[in-house]
Parts: sequence; C-alpha cells; structure tokens
Amino acid sequence: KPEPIRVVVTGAAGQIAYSLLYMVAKGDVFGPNQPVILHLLDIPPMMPVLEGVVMELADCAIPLLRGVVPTADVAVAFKDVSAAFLVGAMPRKEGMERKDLLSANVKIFKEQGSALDRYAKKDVKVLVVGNPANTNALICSKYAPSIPKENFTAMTRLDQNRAQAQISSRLGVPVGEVSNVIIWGNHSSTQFPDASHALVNINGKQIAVPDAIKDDNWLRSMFVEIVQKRGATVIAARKMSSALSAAKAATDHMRDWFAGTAPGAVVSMGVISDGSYGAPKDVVFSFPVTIKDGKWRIVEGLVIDDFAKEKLALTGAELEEEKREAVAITQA
Ligand code: NAX
Repeated sequence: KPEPIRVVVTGAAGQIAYSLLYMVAKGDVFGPNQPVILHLLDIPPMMPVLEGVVMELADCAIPLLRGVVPTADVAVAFKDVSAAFLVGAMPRKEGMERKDLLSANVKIFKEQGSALDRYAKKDVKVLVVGNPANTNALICSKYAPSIPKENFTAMTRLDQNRAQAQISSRLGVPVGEVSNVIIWGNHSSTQFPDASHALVNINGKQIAVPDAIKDDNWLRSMFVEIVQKRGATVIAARKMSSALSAAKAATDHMRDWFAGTAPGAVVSMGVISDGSYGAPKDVVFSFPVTIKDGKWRIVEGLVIDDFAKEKLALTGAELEEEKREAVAITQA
C-alpha cells in the first residue's frame, strides 16, 4: 500500500466539511488504496466543535484514515499537504457590505496563501470553495509565488452538477447519461451555465443536448436562471446553504484533477485565465477543461455564439471588478 498523503480541509468545523471529511476519508477522492492523514483547520472559537468532529471521524472506523490533526494554526494545517480544500471563509452577516466581506476574505486567503507557500508541498493542488471562491483563489495564489499558478483552482463543479441534473430531469434520462455541460466565469449569479456543447446518451447514441431538448428558449432563459439561483432556492427550503451537494462537488473536482478525465469528457473548473474565449487574463475564470497526469488544459476551439459572448463578457467584467477591489484591499 502507498504511504499516506496529507490533505487539509479548512472550515473543518463547518457544514460542508461535515460531509466532505467523510467522503475524503473513505477514498472518494484519492481512491480505495490511498491512505490519508486529514489536517483540520478552523478558528480558535470553533476548537471545541472540531473536537466533536474528530471524535466522529474516529467513530467512523475508516481503515484508509491514518491520522487526524485538528488545529487553529496555519503552520500545522498546511505542513506537507498534497491537497488543500479551502472551504472556510467569512460568511456574509446581516448589515455587512460587499466590501467588508471581500476585505475579510482577502485577509484570510492572503494568510493561507503565504502559509501554503511556506509549508505545503510544492505540487499541492488547491481547491477554493469558500466565497467569493474565484477571487479568493486568485489572492491565495498571489501570496504563494513558489507554487505554480495552475495549482490554484476555484469550485464551479456544484454549478456544473446542478446544470447536469436539470438537463437530466428535463429529458427524463438518468443523470449519468448527460455530460459536458459547461460553467463559464464566476461562481456567482453572473455565471453562465452553457448546455450548447453538452451531450446526452439516448439508446446508446450521443446526441447534442440542444437537439434533444428542442427548445433553445428554455436553454437560454429558464435553464440558466434555475442554475444561477439554485443556491438561493436550496437556502429558502433548507434554511441553510447547500452542504452535501457542495461537498460532493468538491470531491468530484479533486478526484478528476488527481485521476484525470475520461476520453471525451469535459469538466468545468475556475482556473487562472490565459485570455481564452475573450475572458480577461489573470483572473480565476471557470472554463471547460480536460485533465491528464494531474494537469488541466482549457478546451479550445468551441464555437461561441453572440448570446454566449455577451454572457461571458458580463461574468468576466465582474471578475475584473472583484480583482480590482481585492488588490486595492491588499495594498491599503
Ligand atoms: P459554515 O459557516 O458552516 O462553515 C465555515 C467554517 O469556516 C466555520 O466553521 C468557520 O469557523 C470556518 N472559518 C472561518 N474563517 C476561517 C479561517 N480563517 N480559517 C479556517 N476556518 C475558518 O459554512 P459552509 O456552509 O461550510 O460553507 C463554507 C463556504 O463555502 C462559504 O464561504 C460558502 O459561501 C461557500 N460555498 C461555496 C460553494 C461553491 O460552489 N463554490 C457552494 C457552497 C457554499 O455556499
């Protein structure tokens, strides 16, 4: 059996982590033969709660889980880690301005970027889940200059999974028959869920989703809106934000990054932009990617119509604005 790898989860006492830790510990990300040591980071007031999580992980009696390190110290949390799930972030509180939220998070991700730079493995793969995820990932990378920019990503997989589920339900096919739905841009309400390149397997034949749905109007309006607002819809029902589905999406993202994508399969990840498809450069933008040998590559050459161009421009502009604000905060 291979040596255990060290994996950090931040926000470890929170609700996404509560599902995520179990999935990672039992092999959903690194496979059934890879033992893991989990590093759990949260803030000092949450340490008693974290102790409870540690007890429950022990009580799960998972053979692959070889150690658990709960801590409030970034130096301990990021030491020698091969993978980082950055879930913890400052949530928006009543009366808080957008700017205050960004400012609190810039501070967190600056500190964690520096700590990754100092303590983590140089090939660590970082997934930022905590919002604003794209801009947090960008800031984190800026403060970790010794780690390649390609190793910092933001999660739009939940949006992708939501979009895939909507198409499956609309067509009345199992969710696994739908593939290659794309999420472009920011993980926010400006994201563009795009089914125009998606495929559906019907009776053993791969059919373009727009041909199967035969309703461009639905794909451009209702579908986009349902996916953009799904997070709010879940909160309205559950009185808490998506947690199980967010944890599942995080495991999908990391598993594909480590193990690679299947031939022909495309997934969406927020990655450092090279300006593909007219997106602004040097922001963390969600693109369709394929993954091989632990490296993602943006899928090139997709045809983008005027409708899509407009949507990409909108979400790109929002990311540039977030970046400007974040950079101003770091320089203040
Ligand atoms: P919770 O509030 O349940 O948990 C967050 C945890 O992070 C808390 O235990 C808190 O103490 C901890 N924390 C805060 N600051 C920290 C720091 N500096 N270092 C370490 N831990 C810290 O939130 P939860 O529902 O788990 O959501 C976590 C984050 O995911 C939020 O920012 C949320 O907005 C974001 N989401 C992102 C999604 C995505 O698709 N990218 C979807 C789901 C989710 O809404």
